[in-house]
This record gives sequence, structure tokens and C-alpha cells, in this order.
Amino acid sequence: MAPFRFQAMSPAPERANPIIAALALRRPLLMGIVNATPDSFYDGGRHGSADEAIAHAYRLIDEGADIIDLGGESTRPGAAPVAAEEELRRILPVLEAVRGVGVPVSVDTRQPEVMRAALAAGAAMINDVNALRAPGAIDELVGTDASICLMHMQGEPRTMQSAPRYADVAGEVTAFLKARIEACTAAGIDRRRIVIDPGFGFGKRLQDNLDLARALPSLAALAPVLVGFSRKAMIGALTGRAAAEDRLVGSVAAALWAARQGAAILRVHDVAATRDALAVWRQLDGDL
Ligand code: HH2
Repeated sequence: MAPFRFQAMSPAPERANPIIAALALRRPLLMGIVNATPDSFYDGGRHGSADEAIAHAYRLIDEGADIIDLGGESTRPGAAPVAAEEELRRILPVLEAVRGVGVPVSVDTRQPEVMRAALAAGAAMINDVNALRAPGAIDELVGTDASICLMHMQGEPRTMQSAPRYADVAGEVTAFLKARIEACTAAGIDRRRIVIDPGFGFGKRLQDNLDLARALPSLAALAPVLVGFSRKAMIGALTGRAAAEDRLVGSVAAALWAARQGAAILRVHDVAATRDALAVWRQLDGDL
């Protein structure tokens, strides 16, 4: 299959957002994950203090991250929700330290109150694993120029992996994402601000994840697609690596494959390794 090519976009009608502008580039963007949480499934507690999270964000920027995705709530299977005040206490000092360094910051949150404060503090994107379904969430984005990631999740983190069920996972996820795009555009949000994500591991069995991965090219025809495979259980299942620490190579392979399928944004813990792999692949492909 021919490698995916990004189309040049006409100028967005709203004030230029750096992520929308970068999506017009002809390469997948690397989104580096910074979890300012005690309990994320891979990096929980490693950057628990604001200083550690800031240092980690700077490290990922040095390694070549195009976007930093900052989260203050783990959404791993079984995780309990975090109060908005606590989420803000975790993320705001990091956002304030990173927002001015030239790499846009995405905030990974489900809570409208957190979205509002994050946008006021300079977030360039809201990445919502709940696809702006919380009451009032869409309203927080109307009238801003922020990019938005709408992700599919069946159920909610606490219980989502207990019994996921689909008759046609690709069809259902596609229909859900289309409906969420429509809900946003009906509220007045420009479609070019929206990226979509099938939500690997969010209420999905291994086979569901594999079926969805194969639907990436058709999803990419709807909107730019963000893909998050990094160190997840499905990589563990495919490689036999039980520990998230041992899933680097499998994660990089999955990221490359996703890029080949047309992913526009790769959400990864390991920016340097993914960047090197992409650089080699693209140049071997003759795509400089
Ligand atoms: N995965 C996680 C969190 N947020 N957002 C999007 N759009 N897509 C994803 O696949 C995705 C996401 C889970 O990964 P991580 O942030 O490392 O873990 P935790 O939720 O435990 O903090």
C-alpha cells in the first residue's frame, strides 16, 4: 500500500492552532506522554511531582516530541475517577512551565472544569478519552481555537475491560466517532480542529483491537487519526511481554505500522526510539 500523504489544508477560519498547522505536514506527529499521576499503568509515580513531570516533558521535547500530552488522571482499566481540583493541582504547574517552550501542550482530561482551566492556561489541545460526552464539555471548546481529540471508549475505565462486547467493532467505533464529530460541528466547532482515535484498549478485547487496527485507513478518511498503542496490554499479548517495561520494541513496531496505515498522531511514551524508527523507515521509503 502507498504510504499515507497528508493533504495541504486551507487556512483554518479560527486563529491558527499549532497542532492544526502541524497536521498539514507530510509526516506523523509524535505526541509524548507525560502522566503527572501516581498510578498510570506504565509511568505512574515516575513523574509524580511537578518538577519531575516538567523535567520529563522537557526530555521528551529534546527527543523530538511534536506535542506533549499531559494527564492528571489515569484511565487504565480499573482506575477510579479523580476530582477536578486534584487533576488541576497535578497538571497546572506542568502546563505553565511547558506552554511557552514552542511545543504545543495537549491536556488529557474528561472533565469540563479541567478543560476550561487548561485552555485558559494555554493548552493547545484537549484529548478526551470520553469524546466530549460529559455535560458541558463541548461548550468548553466552542469559541476556542484548540484542537480536540475525540476517542472511543466502551464503558468507563473502572469496568471497561470486564466484558467488552461488539457485533462489529469497526462499524460501531466508526459510527460513534462520526456521531461525536457531528455533535461538535453542530455546536459550531470547525471540523478541521478535530482528530479521532479508536481508543485501543478502552473497552476492547485483543481481537477487537486487531480488527480496529485494520480499520485505520478507513478511519483516516474521516479525520486525522491519533493512535495510542504505547506499552499497552495488547502489545504485551502480541509479544508475550507481561511487564509494560518490556514492551518498548513491540510498541515502536506498532507505531510504525500505524503510521503506515495513515495515523496522523502517534501517542507514545518513548519519543526518541519512535522518532529514530520513523526516521529510518521514511528515508528508506525515499520520503525525505
Ligand atoms: N491512552 C491512554 C490515555 N489517554 N488518549 C488517547 N487519545 N488515546 C489513547 O490511546 C490513550 C489516551 C492510556 O495510556 P497512559 O496515559 O499511558 O496511561 P494511564 O491512563 O494509566 O495514565
